[in-house]
Amino acid sequence: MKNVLIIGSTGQIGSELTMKIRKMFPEGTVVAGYIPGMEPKGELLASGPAEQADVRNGAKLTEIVAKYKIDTIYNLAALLSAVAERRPLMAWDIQINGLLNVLEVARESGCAVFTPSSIGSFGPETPRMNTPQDTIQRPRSIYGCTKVATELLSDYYFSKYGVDTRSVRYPGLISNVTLPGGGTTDYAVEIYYAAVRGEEYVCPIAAGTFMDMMYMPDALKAAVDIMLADPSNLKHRNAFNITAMSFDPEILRKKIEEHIPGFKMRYEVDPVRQAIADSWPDKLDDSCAREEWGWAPSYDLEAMTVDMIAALRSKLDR
Ligand code: AKB
Repeated sequence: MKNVLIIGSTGQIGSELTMKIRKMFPEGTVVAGYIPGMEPKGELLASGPAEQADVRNGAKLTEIVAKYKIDTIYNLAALLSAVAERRPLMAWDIQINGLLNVLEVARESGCAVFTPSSIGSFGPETPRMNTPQDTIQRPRSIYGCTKVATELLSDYYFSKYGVDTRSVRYPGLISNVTLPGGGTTDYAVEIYYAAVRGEEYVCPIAAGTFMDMMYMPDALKAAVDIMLADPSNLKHRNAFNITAMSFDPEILRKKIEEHIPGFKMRYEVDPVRQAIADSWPDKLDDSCAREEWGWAPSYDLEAMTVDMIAALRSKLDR
């Protein structure tokens, strides 16, 4: 990994991944790809090149890959699950037609490709507890349909053309830098902002709804480590189950209350997000990722909560 294109560099994962890779590989070029209205700012803009890179414009991707001699593409463009339900055709266009553009550029130019999958690739018939790496998926959301197709297309380009595609199934990601945009797991980020601001949090997901979650530093580590893994150890490619913790809103509320006494939360369940959450696993089995490329998270719920609260107190001046 030397010259890297990050498509979606200003999104929740991209904004931090771009900076991490720039710091890790200072001798290379890391291009921050963005779409109009989501231009990079501040350190992200100042620390390296930026190019308009709409995943739906294959010709532009080809031009950027040639200009910077790109060898690795992180394709992070996506509509998250709740937003995708409102705009299914747009979700398909970005997640699948866009992916095909990326895979074609990669095939022609010899790039490796990381396109994240998600716990959203599973569905109601999937085993909920210790969800195996290889199991029934059959998601019901359009987001899940695009994620399963992403996994299959990425594997297809590897087996048919030898494109070095690798990926993980991300759980809900919690970060103190960039907010997620319209996911089912967003509550687990918003709750920290409300708690640090001293506000009551109105939770859209019902008590008792367990989902896998992960702190952003671990998600970034996974994105880098899998692309650096020795390919001869990989029995799977697209995409590895990874997780760091599993909790429901009550467990999270109680954990935050240990650090911010008096924190209050009530429920106003959003039927769209709840239906999606109910169709997702409670807890993944990530043993294949551990065995094949050494995956191990560093943050559990306590460590993440301490770090989130400290970071948000400083960010929000509280
Ligand atoms: C979402 O909730 O849509 C995402 C995801 C789990 O893929 N955070």
